[in-house]
Amino acid sequence: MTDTTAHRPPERYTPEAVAALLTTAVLGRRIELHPQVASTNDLVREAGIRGEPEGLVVMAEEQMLGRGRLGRRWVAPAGCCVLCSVLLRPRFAAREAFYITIAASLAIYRACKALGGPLQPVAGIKWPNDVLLNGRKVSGVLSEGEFRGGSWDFAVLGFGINANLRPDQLGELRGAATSLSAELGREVDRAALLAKVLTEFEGLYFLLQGGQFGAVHGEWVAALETLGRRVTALEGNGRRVEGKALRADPDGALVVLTGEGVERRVLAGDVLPFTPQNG
Ligand code: BT5
Repeated sequence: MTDTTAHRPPERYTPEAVAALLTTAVLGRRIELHPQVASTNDLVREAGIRGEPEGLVVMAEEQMLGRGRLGRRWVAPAGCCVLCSVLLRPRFAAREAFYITIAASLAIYRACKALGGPLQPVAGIKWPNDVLLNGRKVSGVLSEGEFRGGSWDFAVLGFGINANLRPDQLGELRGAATSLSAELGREVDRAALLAKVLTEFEGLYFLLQGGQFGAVHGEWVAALETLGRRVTALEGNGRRVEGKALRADPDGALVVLTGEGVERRVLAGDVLPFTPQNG
């Protein structure tokens, strides 16, 4: 059998490799790569407090305390994923903070679609922030804001992408999660993937900085797999809302039509497959 990997050059996942592929004006003006960190979001937050200008990108090969939303964990084996945070100094109102998450999900969604491949996995976004490939989570976004009074001091955008992860490395997440390599049947170049995400995100972020929220919202809604489905939405406080996902409002809220014909708005939380409590 021929060894097709023998002549493949080793992957170069370095700040220089990412920078060489970036076509951004602001994002990535400084890029750090750390072998091991607690959380890339923490390093960027410290840089924000120090007054570093926006555009700093912090990459890590391994996170010991990777965070998800609502106190959850992000788990990723070392050396095969994209674990990244970006420092932003938004000019738009703090009440629009949700748009950073929307724009990042869209950027990752676009980058996944651009990878294509023979299997053409179906990419989509699960409300509010999960990027899915063939129905399984390949990426998550966590944006955290620092506010002074009612306005931004800065924002930290963090995202994790399962790039070259074998399915057996997903452990107990296996049923619900996947990786780009598993879906495409080949490894991906993480530097090129990250450069694409950052480039796509900057375009969307500049739209937000210019007040063009509608364009970003429209593309996000079009990519949402959740709409039209029967869902159980779990709010951050644990309250369950069951019914049909009707729409996502401009403030990001998911509107669910319940069995009683009542429209309920879910602002923060998760969507689970529909599991009616009464059969
Ligand atoms: C997220 O939260 O999806 C946001 C994840 C953000 C991670 C990045 S990595 C760089 C930066 N630094 C950090 O510390 N965090 C950010 P949430 O929607 O709450 O989803 C968390 C849930 O996703 C967990 O409870 C698991 O069920 C699942 N999960 C954890 N790790 C996963 C993985 N590698 N792939 C797919 N699903 C995962």
